[in-house]
Amino acid sequence: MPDKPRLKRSGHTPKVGIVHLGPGAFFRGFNAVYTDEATELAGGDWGIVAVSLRSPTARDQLKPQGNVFTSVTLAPEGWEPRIIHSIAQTLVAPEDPQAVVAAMADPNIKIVSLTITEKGYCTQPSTGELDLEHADIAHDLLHPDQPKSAVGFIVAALDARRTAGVKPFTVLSCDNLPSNGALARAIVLEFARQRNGELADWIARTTTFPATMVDRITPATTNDDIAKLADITGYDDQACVFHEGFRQWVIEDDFVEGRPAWDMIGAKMVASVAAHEMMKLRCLNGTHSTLAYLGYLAGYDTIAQTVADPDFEVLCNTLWRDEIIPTLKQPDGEDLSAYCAALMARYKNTAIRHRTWQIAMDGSQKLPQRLLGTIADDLNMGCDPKGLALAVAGWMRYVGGQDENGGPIDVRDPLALALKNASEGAKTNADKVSALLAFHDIFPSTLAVDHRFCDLVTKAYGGIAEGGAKAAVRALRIETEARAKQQAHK
Ligand code: CS2
Repeated sequence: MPDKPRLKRSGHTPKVGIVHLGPGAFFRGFNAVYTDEATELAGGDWGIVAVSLRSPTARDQLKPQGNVFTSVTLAPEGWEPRIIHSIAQTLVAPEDPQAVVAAMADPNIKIVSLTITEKGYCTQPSTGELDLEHADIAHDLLHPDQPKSAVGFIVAALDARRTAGVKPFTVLSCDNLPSNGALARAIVLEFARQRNGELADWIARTTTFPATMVDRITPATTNDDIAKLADITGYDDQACVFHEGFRQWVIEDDFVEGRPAWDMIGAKMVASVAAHEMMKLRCLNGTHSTLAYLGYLAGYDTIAQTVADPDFEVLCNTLWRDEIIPTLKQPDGEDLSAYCAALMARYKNTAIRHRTWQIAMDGSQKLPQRLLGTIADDLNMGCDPKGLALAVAGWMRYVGGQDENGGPIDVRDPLALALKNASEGAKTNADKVSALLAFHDIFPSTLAVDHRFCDLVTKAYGGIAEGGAKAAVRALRIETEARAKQQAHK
């Protein structure tokens, strides 16, 4: 713990207008910063009630310092700290679920925004449908006044507002999921319908669920970061966050009762974010996951270290050029090749220590939208997605739970145990691949039985198992370059 006085709020606490579920590093380095800047410029009562759905960590970090914190931009010229004042209050849902429902039912609240990660939606990842057998969903349907899940809280609060004759709030998903607005709407309506058809109809008629594309690389804060910041600023900030300078927010402008002037500080308001969302999920998150699994297996700790290996840099560039960009529609105002070139520069930023292990988390929830949709599109277009198949094979090795030196991997994933058991229970490489492809929660049935896909993944898996991930990435580079040479000679 740094030997410095704790950061404290100076000045007033903003009046609330937003409840945010999921107050982790990304929210603090992105949503909270945008709202802080927007209200500084254009005013408005948009203070945020930040709600943890699980652990008290964020509250314990923020509350003792009056809910202010430092957002540090890791710029090439050095650190640029800014104190963020937009969080008005912090709550921990499991400690008092009814206090959270009451906060969300407050007529002053106009927006409920979410960064709850993929698994927070309690869907079946391969279909995006609400999983009614999920333990939290089953619980919340039985005990609607004591919810645990995000959807349970949203529906409980909307129910309270309807009963009290209060307008609903806008539900604003800021997670890396395709059509995150439509997805949030579908699960909220499905959950509400299970409780009360009239409530579901009222929500469908009155509430909006704009989709968003969010982007800023924000690694988890370490104790070392906290100590270094204390040395520079002279205060101890346990809630600080560190992120790149780049940020992009594209939002469908469909709000029930207004929003902060996010557009005045760079957010792009559009009629549909679909093309932007697909670009970001496939180009950024798709290669992030690829680098995370293969990079981790190759012994690299961070993304910057992984792309410093020329074979991994080539892998990324090849994925974008041959397997990802051909599946995309170019969004208005973007140039896909330039977007990817800029991404590589962002990955190479050594000031950002974004751990491969962190990005590798929750692969079962991430693979469908990051890799599998692109793979399906490639196969439909008659292209062999060799690089993406290598990424899937890397994930399969990773969830097997053993690194290339025989040491254990700390796999964090809701399906970790089942995946490990499936992998360990199979003898040959081909059997291991089949056992993992049989996870229908992850692999859509058409893809799981596609022979071209199965063959590519099995071959890639065998390559990693034999010579390691680094050699497999190199081998793919040699093969791709030889093919390109041959084609040039034709
Ligand atoms: C990352 C993302 O952790 C992950 O899975 O791919 O959090 C990524 O850093 C953000 O989407 C960047 O905007």
